[in-house]
Order: sequence, then structure tokens, then C-alpha cells
Amino acid sequence: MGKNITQKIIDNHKVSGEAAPGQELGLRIDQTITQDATGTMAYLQFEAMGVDRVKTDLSVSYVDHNTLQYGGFENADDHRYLQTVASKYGVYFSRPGNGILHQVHLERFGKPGGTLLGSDSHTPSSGGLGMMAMGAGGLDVAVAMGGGAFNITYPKVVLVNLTGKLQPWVSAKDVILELLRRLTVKGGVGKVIEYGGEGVKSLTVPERATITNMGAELGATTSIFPSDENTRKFLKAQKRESDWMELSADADAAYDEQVDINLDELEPMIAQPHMPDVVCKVSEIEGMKVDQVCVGSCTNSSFTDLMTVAETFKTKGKTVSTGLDMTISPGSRQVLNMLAKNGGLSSLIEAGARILETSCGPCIGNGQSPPSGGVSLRTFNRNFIGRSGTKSAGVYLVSPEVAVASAITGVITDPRKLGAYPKVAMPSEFVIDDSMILAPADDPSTVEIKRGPNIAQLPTQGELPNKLSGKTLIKLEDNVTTDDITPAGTWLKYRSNVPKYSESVFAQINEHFHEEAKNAGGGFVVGGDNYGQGSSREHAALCPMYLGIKGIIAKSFARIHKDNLVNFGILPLTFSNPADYDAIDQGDELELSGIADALKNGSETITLTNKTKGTEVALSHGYTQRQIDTILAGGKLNYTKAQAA
Ligand code: MIC
Ligand code: SF4
Repeated sequence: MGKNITQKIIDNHKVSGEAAPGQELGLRIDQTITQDATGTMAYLQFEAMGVDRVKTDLSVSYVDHNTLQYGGFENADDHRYLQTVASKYGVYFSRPGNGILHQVHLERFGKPGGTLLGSDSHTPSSGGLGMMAMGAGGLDVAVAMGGGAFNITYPKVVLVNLTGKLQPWVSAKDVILELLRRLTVKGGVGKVIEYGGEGVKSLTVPERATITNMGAELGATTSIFPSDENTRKFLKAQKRESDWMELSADADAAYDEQVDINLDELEPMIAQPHMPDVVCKVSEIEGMKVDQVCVGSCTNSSFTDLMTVAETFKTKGKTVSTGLDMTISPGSRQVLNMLAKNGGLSSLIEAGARILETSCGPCIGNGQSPPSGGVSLRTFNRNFIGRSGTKSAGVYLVSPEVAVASAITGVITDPRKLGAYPKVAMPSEFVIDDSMILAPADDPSTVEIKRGPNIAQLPTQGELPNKLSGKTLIKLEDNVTTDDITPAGTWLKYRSNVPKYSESVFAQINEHFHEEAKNAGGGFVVGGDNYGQGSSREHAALCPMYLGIKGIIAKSFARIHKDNLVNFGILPLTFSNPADYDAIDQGDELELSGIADALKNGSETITLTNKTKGTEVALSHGYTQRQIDTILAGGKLNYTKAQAA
């Protein structure tokens, strides 16, 4: 039996475990990436592990999230720490201004056939190059930098069979929005989404990266395209053709599931508030007044994306409607520089678009919050409530084509109404200038790591006690996001300061949550399905741990968040019978007695006593032996240190 792409990469990187459905596998990681908002923790953890130098083929530290440096020293201190720690431990450092990690990594470093682990959920962007690229918490990335394996559950592989060719004004974003419409934000959990079929040939690498990027919104382990002639062309244009290798599924490869998408039939799509899977055709909600249009983010800020916007303004002789604001955040310095050189930037400025820095910017709530009750159209990947900074605003996710058409008219517009499509081809040569990527020091002893006051101590925790008890501090519905747990935006600058950042926990739902949790001496959280979806931020586990949260009891969990909870010694537990969700109310006193013994003895179900109601509820854990040992040790840092000793 032939192999699919996922199986081929797994076979080449497997260091432990069994390649069989549901089993845990350890994978060798070739490259790692971090960004500043998760990176400070990752490097503090790397330092705590006591390894001299990274052991990967390549590790890169990017600064792209917290670049504003407003209102204080915090961001700047983080940048200095990141730059010096990178230099000392053998990590390349992409300076602020060089661009968003996923865009830059695609341009300059990603390699077909390799594995990439990133402390950011959109790391699968590099799947557009045929890489097995996965998001994880910072601690998992730190361990991979130290040469440790990354563990995944052997995934199911879904073939997305593409036929036909995208029609004018329809683009890669519409492919992934259509998939989100069909599969939903939990449709990809435990799965790798592999693209194949004739339709693949018509998509460039940046288009493929738009699609794999937003596979994160499906909850997938990762998404991947074959590496073919288009991949070679892209790498050649980036002057690194030698990084190319051919990679495709064997003709008789088997898949667990198949989804067919005919690109010919696809129309411009739009995700409506407040989830990326609330998708419909643009034509169905056309005409709605728009207050803001934002183009950029790691999903849609490539050279062709931005040139399409620029060329639409220019060829149609149109400008930004006076009824709205439009911003552009180029994905990388390469993109911005090329737009500057070819006049595209001038078209955007003339049209009245506001040009922002090459960074995440509004996507992570750093500026450009929409007006109260406003409608914001964004080419981004997430529209969770409040993420934009304005809770009452509705964020809609669209392609650059829909964004520019709507920016011109002032209302949600199907771009096909604009007439001839100014098709922008991928350049045959990109402008290469890596001068903002700093190589690490040859002699680490010459580097002094700079730590400002924002670099707080890592919180620690002891071994798992045999009894856990406490109140149900909060009860939540399905699809709780990490933005609900530990919001970004104005809180983002405290990512290196867990005591301070912990004040943000569930603050959007109850601003006193952190005080109540602390006063109660910690307790439990109850959630519905897909708890912890979204970002890879391990702070969504680390800060609750700091507040004394002992366990999260939910119907199901998102992959990265579940791993993060285990890594920080919080028990993710699921209801054996999902209907028991109704058996616990907020405020109920809960107890897990003999929990450590139960885990040690290999018990698969755990009994939870609801002392308030005088009832018992059966919970399942589904942990592997490694996860049990990690939890018993009080988290991965303790576990890794104990193993090293
Ligand atoms: C996001 O898009 O939510 C982020 C900010 O990039 C996160 C990482 C973080 O929280 O720092 C992600 O996607 O993992
Ligand atoms: Fe940055 Fe937004 Fe991409 Fe996250 S999703 S990496 S915040 S651009």
C-alpha cells in the first residue's frame, strides 16, 4: 500500500511510538520558530532546562506581535531579552520590522519534507511548502530546541481533493472558508488535512500557505500540500532552489476521509461574527455597511495579496470609501520593500489606505479596534468576540479581493461586480535581503542575556497531590477560545510576567475572576466541547495554574491547549457521558480523591464527587503514560528535569 505525504514525513521523523491510529508518536523536529508573545516563556523554559545550545537544524526567534512599544518599557525589554538569549543559545533572530513569523519563514527558511514546530498555532503556514509544520506551546518548543521529540497522537489523514481552477476574484481564502463552512472549527481535531488532486497545480505556494495557515481554525494537527514544480518555482524565486525536493502522495495512498472541492464552482466567501466557521457566500449578505477594512495577517499578506489590492484600486481608478477606514499590514519586509519598489505602495497610499507596520497589528488586537457596534472586514483568520478590542463590534473574515471591493464601495461587496480581474502573478524573483535576520554568536560566552523588570520568574508547582478539591469557579459553553481565557490586545505586553498577566484570566467574562480564584484557593473550570481552541498560548494554562486551577472538566479539548494543560500540571478531564455536563453548576464544591493513585494504577476513569449535590460523575482522561508521568511530576519542566537527571 502506498503512502500519503503525512505518513512519509512521519516515517522519516519518528523516534518513538507506533504509527497506528490513536497511538502516541514522538517526532524529531528539524526546525523551530517562536514569536515574541510566546517566545519569552519558551526561552525562559529553555534556559531552565540547562541545555547549552539548540540542537535543531535551525531555530528562529521572530519579533512580530508586540512591536508597538506603547506605554512603557515592557515590549522593548522583551525584545532585548529575546535578541540576547537567541544569540547565546544558537538561535537566529528576526528583528522587529522584518515581518510576521509565518510569512518570513515561508519566504526564507521552510523546507519541503521537514518538520517544523512553532510556538504559534498558525505554524502550519509552512505546510504550503510541503513541510509538516505544527503549532505547540512554548514549553514543547523549548524541549524540541533542546533536541527532545515532539509528541502527537497518530493523526487521521483527510484528503482534500481539489479539482478545477479558481475563477477571477475568487482566491485561496475562499477555499479554506468553504472548508470551515463544511467541517467547522472542531472538524479537524486529531486530523491532518492533506491537499491533492489536479486543482493543486494551479495554486502558488503563498496561496497554499493561506489555506494551510487557516487549517488551524479547523483545529487540525496540521495541513499540508505536496511539493511540486510550483514549490520549486517559489524557492527558486526566493533564491533557495537547493532547498527543494519533490514530495507527493503515492498513487495508491490511502486516506481516512476525503472531501472534494471543485475550485471552478467556488464563490467569494465570508465568515461572520464570532467564529471562523460561520461562513456564507458574500453574495448572501452583500450591501451591509462597513466601518473598517483591514488587510494583512499571516493568512493574507503576501506580495500577491497586497498587489491585488493595490492593482484593484489603480486599474479601477477608485479610492477608499469615506465611510470607512482601511489599513494594510504587509506580511514581511520583503513584501513591503517590493511594493515600494514597484509602485504598489504608492497605489495604496493614493487610494487612502493607512499603511501599518509589518507585524500582526490589528489581528491580535494591537491597535485599530473598530468603533462600537461596528462592522470590520478583515483578511485575517480569527474573529472571536472581543479579539479586535471592541466587544460590540462584528468582525468578518474575507479574502483581499472582497476586502478591496468593499473598501471601495463602503458596503460588503462581491468583488466579481468590479469587472475585469487584475490578476497579479507571483514574481519570478523576490527581493532578497536577510540583513534583519541576525545569526547567533559564534562564542556564546561573549553574550550577556539582558533581563528587564518585565521578565518575571517562571512560576513552578510541586508534584500532583492525591486529593484535589475546590469550587467550580466558572462554567462555560462550547468552543471557549484561548482569547477568552487569557486575552491578548492590551494585555499582551505582560506575556513575560505571569503574575500580572494572570489578572486577565476570563476577565472578558468576569473581571474579578482572578481575585475570586485566588481567594477560593483555586478550584475547577467546567467547559463544553472544543475547550481551548485557537491560539497556542501556553499562558492559557500557565496563568490558571498560577491562580490555583487544578482541573478543567469539559466535553472535549482542542489539541494544543490540552497539551499545554498537561505541560503545566492542570488536569484536562472529559465527561465520560457528555450529558453529565448538566450535573455540575457554577459554585459546586468538587473533589477528586485518590487521583494520583488512580493515575498510577492505570485507571481509565476517574470519579468526581460533587459535594454540593451529593452526586458522583465519571470522568475520562485518555492520557498516555508520558502524560500521566508529566502530570504526576507537576508539569513538563519538572518531568524533563527529572528525566535528564
Ligand atoms: C494568535 O493568533 O492568537 C496568536 C497571538 O498568534 C497566538 C499566539 C499567542 O497567543 O501568542 C497563536 O495563534 O498561537
Ligand atoms: Fe499574528 Fe494574527 Fe497570525 Fe496570530 S494569527 S500570528 S496574531 S498575524
